Amino acid sequence: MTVDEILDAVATAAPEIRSGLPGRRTKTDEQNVSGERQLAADVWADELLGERIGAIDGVGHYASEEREDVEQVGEGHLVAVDPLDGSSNLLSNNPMGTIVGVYDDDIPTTGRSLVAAAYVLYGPITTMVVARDGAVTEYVVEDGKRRDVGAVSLPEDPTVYGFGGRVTDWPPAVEEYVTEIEAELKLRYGGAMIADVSQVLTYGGIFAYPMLQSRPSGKLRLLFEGAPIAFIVETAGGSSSNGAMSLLDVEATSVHQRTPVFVGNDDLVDRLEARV
Ligand code: AHM
Ligand code: MG
Repeated sequence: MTVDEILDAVATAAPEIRSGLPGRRTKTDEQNVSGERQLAADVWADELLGERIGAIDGVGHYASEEREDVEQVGEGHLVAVDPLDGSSNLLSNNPMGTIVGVYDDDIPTTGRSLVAAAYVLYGPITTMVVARDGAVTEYVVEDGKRRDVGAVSLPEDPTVYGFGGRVTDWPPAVEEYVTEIEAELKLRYGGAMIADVSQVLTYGGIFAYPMLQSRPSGKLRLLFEGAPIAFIVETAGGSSSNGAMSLLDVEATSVHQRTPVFVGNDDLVDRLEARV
């Protein structure tokens, strides 16, 4: 089945991506469509994943945070990829991820048309977390193969939070909320959404990259980051929001559009949504 083949292709590519990182920490002269300077690793991981995923029967389109245009590669699912999430962490040798959303509709669309979403976390070990058919599963990736290490569900007693953006650039309501939850939770923020969301899935809590005063739509991209992560967190028993509604209900009008992202335990997301 196509979805299995896509997930297997990502697992196969993960150790290759990882082993190619050491020589690709340099900045290129190119910017991606979101105006960010690309690293050699961003470009290379995108090419590798585009080639592998594009060759799978049943994949219709390949879309990437690193490419302006959606590419038609056949007929069937649209696969949206953030090849190296948090790639600035490559310079400081901190964790990074790869995010994959499998949509059964062409984009722009809503997260409701996701049939599966997954991320790879390049941490001390390489893991892959997959949401599909109403369940979230964690795998350890070894020799390009996925080994099931158990179901993922959000712990009920949350302990961590991580928020992106400069505090002085947050709307006052976000700052007030963070002051409130600081009494309940420990700060864990590492500059790669995937690594920070993995903390939330492991310990319970909330991750947000909120709207900023200088950038009302925040930083993260809806179809490559917000919706796939919302699909994973909601399937694991949590909530997501853009400040007004579930990230899965936000209707995209352009491929690279940005969105505020809040994901985590229901109560924590609801309280933030109520304030902003
Ligand atoms: P990227 O996919 O271009 O690397 O950007 C997304 C990353 C997220 O992983 C992370 O949450 C955020 O950008 C970090 O931004 P900042 O450096 O502003 O904290
Ligand atoms: Mg990213």
